[in-house]
Amino acid sequence: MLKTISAREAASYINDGDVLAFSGFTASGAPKVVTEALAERARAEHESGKPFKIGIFTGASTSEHLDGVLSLADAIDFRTPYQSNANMRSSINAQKIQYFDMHLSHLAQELRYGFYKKIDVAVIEAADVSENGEILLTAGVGIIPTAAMIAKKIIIELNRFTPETVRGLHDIYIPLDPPNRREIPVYKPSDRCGDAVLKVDPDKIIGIVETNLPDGLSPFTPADEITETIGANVADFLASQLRENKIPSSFLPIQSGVGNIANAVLGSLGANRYIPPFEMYTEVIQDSVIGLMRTGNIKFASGCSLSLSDDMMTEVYADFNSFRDKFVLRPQEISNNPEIARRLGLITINTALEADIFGNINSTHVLGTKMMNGIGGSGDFARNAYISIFTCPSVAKGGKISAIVPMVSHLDHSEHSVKVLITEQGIADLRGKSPVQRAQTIIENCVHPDYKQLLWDYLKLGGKQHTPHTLSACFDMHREFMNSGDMRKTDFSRL
Ligand code: 0RQ
Repeated sequence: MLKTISAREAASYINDGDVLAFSGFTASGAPKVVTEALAERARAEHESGKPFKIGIFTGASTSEHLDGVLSLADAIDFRTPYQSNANMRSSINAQKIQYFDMHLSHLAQELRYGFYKKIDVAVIEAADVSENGEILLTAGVGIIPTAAMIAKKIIIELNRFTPETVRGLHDIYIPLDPPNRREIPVYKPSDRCGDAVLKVDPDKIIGIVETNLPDGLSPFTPADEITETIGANVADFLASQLRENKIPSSFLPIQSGVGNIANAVLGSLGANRYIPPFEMYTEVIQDSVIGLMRTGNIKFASGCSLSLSDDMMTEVYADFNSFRDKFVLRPQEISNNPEIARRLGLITINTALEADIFGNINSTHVLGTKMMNGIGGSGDFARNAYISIFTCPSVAKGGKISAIVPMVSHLDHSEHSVKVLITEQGIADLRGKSPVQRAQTIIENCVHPDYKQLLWDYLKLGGKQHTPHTLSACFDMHREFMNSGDMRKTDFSRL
C-alpha cells in the first residue's frame, strides 16, 4: 500500500553523497517541495558542521524550487545536463558545483549504459499514481522514464494542479540499447509508439508527497524590434526556400529553441502568409505555440514539455479536450532523437551567443570561460536537420560586444552543422560556400555596421589561406572587451 508522507520525511531518506534524478523538463514537471525540504535539510546539516551534498541529473533546466534553492543551500556536488538558474550559474562559474554540459538526447541512454554514478533516488512529479506503480506524468517528461527504471528508490510528488484529464498526453518509450536497438517507429510528429503512463516497480516507491502548485513560469517579454526583425528574416528565408522548391510545398516540421528570440521567430512564421500551417517536432512547447494553434498556423506539436506560463497552462488544462489531439510529450531521448530528426527532415532554429565569420557557433560560454546555460538540445537537432538555422542579435551589451567575431571563444556547433546564420541585419546562407565565401557572406549580411570594417580588416590579415585566420589576432576583439569594455576599439589595421 503506497503511503503519504511529508516533504520533510521524504528528504530524510536522502543522504549526503546520494545521486538524485528529477522528473520534468524546464520548470515543467519538475518536483517542487521535496527539493525545498532537501535544501532545508542541507542547511541544517551544514549548520551542525556536517557535509551534505547531492549529485543531480535532470531533463534540462528546472526552477527556483529545485536548482535555485539547492544551489543557494550549497547542497549540490555535480549537475548535468542544462541549467538556467542565476544562483546555480554563479556556483558553477565559481567551481562550487561540478557541472558537465551534454546533448540532452544523450543523457538517458548514457545513464543506462552505466557511464555515470548510480541513481539512488528518483523524484517524480505525477498527476496520478496507482498501487501497481503506474504514474501519470505532468507537464514535462525529461529523463525520468530511464531514471525511474534504474533508480534504487522513488519518491512521488503528487501535484493536484495537473488534472487527471491529461491522460493520453504522454508517449513513454525507452529504446532497446545496442546491439539490440531497432528503429524508433516515429514517422510523423503525431506518431505514438509507447505508453500513456510511466510504469515503475511499486516496491521502490518510498512514499507520496501531496502538492498543488503551478510550475511558476512567467510569460515571455513581448518581441522587441530586434527579435521581431530576426523572426521576420527567418520567415522570409523559409518562404524563399519554399518558392525555390528547396523545401517541399507541404512544408516540414519545425524545431525551435527556447527564449525570446525563439518566441518571436514562431510568431513571424505564423504571420507570414507564404508559410503553410505546420507541425512541430521540438523539445519545448512555449506559449506562442498555443496562440498559433488557435489561429490554425500550427497543426500539431511533439515535445518533451509544455513549458507554458501559469496563466496559459491554466487555460490549456481547462480546455484540454480541444488540445488533446494536438500535443504529445515524449522522453527527451525521443523528442530530441537524431534518427527521428533526420527522418522527419526538421527545420531547426536555435540561438547562438556568438558566431564566427566562418560559421562556427558558441551557444554556451560567455567570453569562452563562463557557462551560460548549456548546449541543451541545440546539437541534437542542428547536426541532424534538413536545414539548420542559427539566430542571434548582431550585437550584445548595448553594442559593446559583436556577436560575430573572428573566432568563437568556445565551440558548440561547428561550421558543418550550421547552414544558415540570421541576425536582425540579414541572412547568410552558408550552404555550398568555402570558408572565405562564408566569411564574406556573414560580414556583408549579418554583422552590425559598427563592426563590418573591423571584420573585413581581420579577414584581409589572413591573406590567401584556405581558412584565413591569424592566430595571433583571432581573439583581439575579446581581449579588447576585457581591457576597455568595448570591442569597437579593436584595431586590426595596426598589424
Ligand atoms: O545577457 O540578460 O545579462 O543582458 O546573453 O541573451 O539575447 O537575451 O538571448 O535569452 O535567447 O539566450 C544562447 C543563452 C540565448 C540561449 C542563449 C548575453 C545577453 C544577455 C542572453 P543579459 P539574449 P536568449 C533549447 C535549445 C543554448 C541551448 C539551446 C541558450 C544573455 O538560447 O542557452 O539553444 N541556448 N537549446 O546580453 C556575451 C555575447 C553575448 C552575450 C548575448 N556574444 N557575449 N554576452 N549575451 N550574446 C533549450 C533546451 O534545450 C531546454
